[in-house]
Amino acid sequence: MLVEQEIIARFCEAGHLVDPAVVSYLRERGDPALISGILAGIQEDCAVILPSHIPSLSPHRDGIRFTADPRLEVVEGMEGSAGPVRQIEDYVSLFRNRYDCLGSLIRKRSGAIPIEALTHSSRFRDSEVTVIGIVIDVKSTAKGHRILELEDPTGTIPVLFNNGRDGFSDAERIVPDEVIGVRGKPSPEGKLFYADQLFRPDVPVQHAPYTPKNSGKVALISDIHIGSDTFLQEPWERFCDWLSAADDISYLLVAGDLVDGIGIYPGQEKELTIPNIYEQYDRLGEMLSTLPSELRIVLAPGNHDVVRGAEPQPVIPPEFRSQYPKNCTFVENPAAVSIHGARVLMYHGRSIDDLIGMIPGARYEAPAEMMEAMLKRRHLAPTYGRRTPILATERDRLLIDTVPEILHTGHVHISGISRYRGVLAVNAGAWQSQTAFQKQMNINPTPGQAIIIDLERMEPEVYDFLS
Ligand code: D5M
Ligand code: FE
Ligand code: ZN
Repeated sequence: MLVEQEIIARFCEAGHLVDPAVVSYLRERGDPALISGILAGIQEDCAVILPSHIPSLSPHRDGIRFTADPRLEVVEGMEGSAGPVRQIEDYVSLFRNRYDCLGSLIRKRSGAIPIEALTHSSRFRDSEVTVIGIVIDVKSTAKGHRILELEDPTGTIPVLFNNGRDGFSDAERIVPDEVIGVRGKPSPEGKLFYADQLFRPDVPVQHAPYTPKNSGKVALISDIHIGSDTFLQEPWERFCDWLSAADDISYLLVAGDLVDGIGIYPGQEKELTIPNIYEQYDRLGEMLSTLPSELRIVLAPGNHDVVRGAEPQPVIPPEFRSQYPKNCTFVENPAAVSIHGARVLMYHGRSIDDLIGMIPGARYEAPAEMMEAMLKRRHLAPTYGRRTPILATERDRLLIDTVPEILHTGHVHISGISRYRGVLAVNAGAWQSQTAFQKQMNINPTPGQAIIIDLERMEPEVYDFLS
């Protein structure tokens, strides 16, 4: 793993400045040997390291990134990167990494001081300052103000957002474990912080998506649920026939819940038409084999799939993949794929359930608003310990580190599209009709849709195969 400062420092020590595009490339690859490779190949008097100085890289420039296979490359979440279940202490690294990465994004826009400078000294007691931390607890006071406990590596402080202030509605949307910056004044004794302003890591306002030329179209779907008695066989077949005839669609991405699985909820066996997990995967493989072999298919797991539920979820293991054609690529959840240089961040979307439960005004009918909430927080699953199981990992794999062109989710079975600061957010719906459980919960799915995106125009189109 490489962090930005480390990369810049390595070049600085050798007497060179470095182009930000090179920094993001190296950070994404995470291989320190690449730095030595670059340093070995350049002239000593080279002032700035440019993308052209990266050896073995084709000059094919994709805006902010570079790709080995310009058509389709798994940039994050390739097979084997999720790692095994680790020790409980690794949660320390996970949250430290989250704080470091997201805190530095906020710090770029606002200088900040450590929390202990407020609690241990009187120097800042009368001044406007900014602190950055992880929200460890947040609640409303009896008078309807918002109070939270903010923690950084040096200490913690209670922070109060007064409901009479501008921007209070943003403070109402603060969720546990997100990283925020607050600007305001400490109380005279340094025991409480009165916040005026809230900063989130967010997508930069000037973010412009990269739109590759002549890249064709990509079909985004999710939640096929093969094996369930509510799987929509006919709409699925209509979609497959249509896709086989659509020669401008070169990619099919599936954001998880490929099959209905077994033992996912009590009494599931009564709702399965294929009660064997191998047969469920085989059936999907057979169906995907009927699609054109030129179509590149990317398959990620979800909470119904056979892998562990804790995120990041590993790829579907080889023993379930014997019936899949060569044009299928299996990735983890989450994963980032680069298609002609446009980055698609795929995430099943389990955290949407959590976010809907915490954010005032959030609704299942508008899942793309929750995707915006992820982008603002630069995190796919900000809150730990609710319905989204998160694994202890050294690096926080659920961070939205590089801003994608497209964020692709599913899980709630209701489609939704939104554009937030140049990022296209697509929740792709499902191929399963309303289940008994969803009926009970009053969740009304919008199944049988595929969302097609022309990458050159970054324009989504919804195709309905239900009738
Ligand atoms: O989830 C489909 C949607 O239904 C998603 O929003 C969660 C909700 N759901 C489904 N089963 C449950 C249970 N048992 N508890 C709470 N919410 C649930 P999917 O992942 O396809 O099952
Ligand atoms: Fe699902
Ligand atoms: Zn799901």
